Amino acid sequence: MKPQHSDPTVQPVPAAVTAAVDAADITLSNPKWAVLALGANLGNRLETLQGAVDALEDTPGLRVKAVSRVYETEPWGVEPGSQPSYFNAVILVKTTLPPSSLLERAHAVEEAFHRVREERWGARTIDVDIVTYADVVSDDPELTLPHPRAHQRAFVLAPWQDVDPEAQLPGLGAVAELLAALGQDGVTPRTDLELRLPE
Ligand code: PH2
Ligand code: MG
Ligand code: MG
Repeated sequence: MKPQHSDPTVQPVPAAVTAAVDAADITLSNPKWAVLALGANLGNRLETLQGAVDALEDTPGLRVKAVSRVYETEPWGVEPGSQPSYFNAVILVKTTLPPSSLLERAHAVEEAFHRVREERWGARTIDVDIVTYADVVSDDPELTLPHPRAHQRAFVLAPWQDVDPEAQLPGLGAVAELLAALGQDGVTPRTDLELRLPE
């Protein structure tokens, strides 16, 4: 914004008003932070990741606040060479949706990108996982929080560290320390690519 002091008819916006407008960014009360991990290894991976970010932003009661770099990653948990490499990213969202509704929305976004659920850890157009929701710890089989394998996966921890260097995995410690212990083999930032933060 241009400085407005030279025009005496334009009053500067009081700081309190700016703060109130920022707060109203989430219109419903008591929003929570959540960390979502995105992964794609079929089709146009970058386009699909961006489409998922945009679809999540279009969710009432959800705002995407930060997007990580894009990482190209070796498929984890399958025979080496048996699947194309993944693009992975992490986003921070602020939401008034409860965890169950956030999960429904994540599944709806996966379906919108024609995800087919076949074998476990099969190749997929898009996977949207909830890594953490506030500091909720839950062993609900429908939605285990934090994500039970996040601490073993550099393809989650590395992009998470990008958007929140101080992040903690509830019950397991600092993301930076978990990532340092794990190493980052096969998890490479694609500095030639970028996801857009929705306006
Ligand atoms: N997701 C999986 C299984 N294996 N490997 C990589 N590199 N990235 C993923 O997102 C991923 C995976 C199951 O969700
Ligand atoms: Mg997953
Ligand atoms: Mg999943």
